[in-house]
Amino acid sequence: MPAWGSVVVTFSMLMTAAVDAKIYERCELALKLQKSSLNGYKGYGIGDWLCMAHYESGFDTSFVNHNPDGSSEYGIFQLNSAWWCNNGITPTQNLCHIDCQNLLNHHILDDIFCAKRVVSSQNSMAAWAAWTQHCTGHDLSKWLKGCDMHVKTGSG
Ligand SMILES: [Ca+2]
Repeated sequence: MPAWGSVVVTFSMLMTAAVDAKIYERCELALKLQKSSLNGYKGYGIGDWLCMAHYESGFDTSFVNHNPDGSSEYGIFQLNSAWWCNNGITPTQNLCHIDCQNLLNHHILDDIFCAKRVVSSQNSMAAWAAWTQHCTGHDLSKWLKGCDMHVKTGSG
């Protein structure tokens, strides 16, 4: 019976993780980012954030990417376990003082708080390779198309 007990506990933990994650709708995320005062933060617009998050995670909070160097990237903004969060495996600076698992649930205020730290660092938005590859220099107004909000759409 103790064995079955632990199976049930493990299963329910997995269920919790699965139910807790979320794939955001574009406009829903846009509104959330705006409410978190990201529009204009460090000179970047909501369009920059939407474009970056789309190409990093597809707006999927449960997305994890494992890098060849042994580090991993977590959540909707793909924050790296060597610098920003602690996954208990990668040697880390843990600059956001957060468990990487907390970057996989649908509560993204802590993710946004950490992302603000990233964009405040030396590389600013270029810390995200996807942003450099797909977003900067592009017309980012399409990312806010159809969303019921009035914000400037980006730096580029
Ligand atoms: Ca979170």
